[in-house]
Amino acid sequence: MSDKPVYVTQPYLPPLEEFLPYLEQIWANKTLTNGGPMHQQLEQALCDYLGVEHIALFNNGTIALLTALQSLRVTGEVITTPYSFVATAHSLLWNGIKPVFVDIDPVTLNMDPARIEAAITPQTTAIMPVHCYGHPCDVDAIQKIADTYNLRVIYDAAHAFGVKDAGGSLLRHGDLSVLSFHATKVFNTFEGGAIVCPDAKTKQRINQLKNFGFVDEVTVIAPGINGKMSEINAAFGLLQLKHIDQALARRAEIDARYRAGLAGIKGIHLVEEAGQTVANYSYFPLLVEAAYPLDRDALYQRLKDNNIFGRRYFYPLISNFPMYSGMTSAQRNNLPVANRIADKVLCLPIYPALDDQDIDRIINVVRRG
Ligand code: T4K
Repeated sequence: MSDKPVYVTQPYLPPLEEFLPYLEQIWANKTLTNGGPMHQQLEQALCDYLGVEHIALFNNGTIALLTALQSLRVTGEVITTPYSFVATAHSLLWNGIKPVFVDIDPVTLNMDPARIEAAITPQTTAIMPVHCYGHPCDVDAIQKIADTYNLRVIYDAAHAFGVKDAGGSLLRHGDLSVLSFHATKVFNTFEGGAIVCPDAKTKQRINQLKNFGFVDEVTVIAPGINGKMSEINAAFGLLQLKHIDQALARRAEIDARYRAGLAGIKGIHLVEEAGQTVANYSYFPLLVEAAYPLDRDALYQRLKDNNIFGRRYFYPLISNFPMYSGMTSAQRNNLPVANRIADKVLCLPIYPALDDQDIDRIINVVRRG
């Protein structure tokens, strides 16, 4: 095993010397957190870049999800997808909300809107879909159901930074969209996250909730949390933004090289980009079907043996973790598509610094079977 290890992702790190002036500014003004100048600049810069009206920054995507639910006073039951990172459903449990899982669409791998209505009960107050891998949900169908039943829609848009559909930013849909800026994401602030919200009033409530519920020095209106992004994280975000177009362009090239190199392999199904006018190529998922000589886990291991560390996002399904598996909606017979896909999916490495030689090495291992 002589080749260098290649991991599923690697954070995009601009040259270190470019970060130093930001640090000097922080040192000079001595505001380290609590909504300082870097924080304010990043909020504005992200609104401009993403084409949205209001953004509230957070210290990570999970706290942003928790706070998004709090800000809309969501209670009771929330309909969600089992095919996601576990933080999606955990944000519900942490709020004392019962997740109700519905199956996914076999093509988009996102929540299947045709399954939502049957899962609605008098306790249902909201839907929490995920734009999995940055591929858009069927936002129109979801909104129609939400309007009919008077439900809130909170998108877990952790993977959807920069994605656009025909009408503009994907993040404009629903009541709120939640981003993650974790190190493994397309755009990162080491740790970080954000809520995209439609109006200044909602943002004000979110800002209060992420700062313990403080309205002013002596007034606390809710049991808020500490969800604030620090100045150093915000500064890194400002620097990342300068490089983001270049990073996304390289991701697009990698995606294209994989698609060309992996085309026509029997039993290897490449999950299609669909519905977006601008994609972010945040993941490269493929499905290992029965016609391939190895099963998914054997291919995963074969790649590992060649120092290539793909990941089985999202296996196991959230609904199969012990804190969820006893729930009625988590039963396998309610989620046949999600269970099938979770057993077949493998995400190949994709990140801007991945070079063509490594991509070809990965393609060759998959091709050899
Ligand atoms: N909703 C969805 C749909 C999400 O996918 C996520 C997070 C969230 C909500 C919650 O957002 P945050 O609270 O995280 O902001 C990772 C991430 O920790 C997690 O953020 C992400 N989703 C999830 C899909 O993936 P792991 O357990 O796969 O991470 P880890 O540490 O194994 O990293 C994967 C690879 O990346 C490593 O093999 C090497 C590389 N890496 C990783 C880190 C952290 C680096 O090269 N440098 C690094 O600093 O969960």
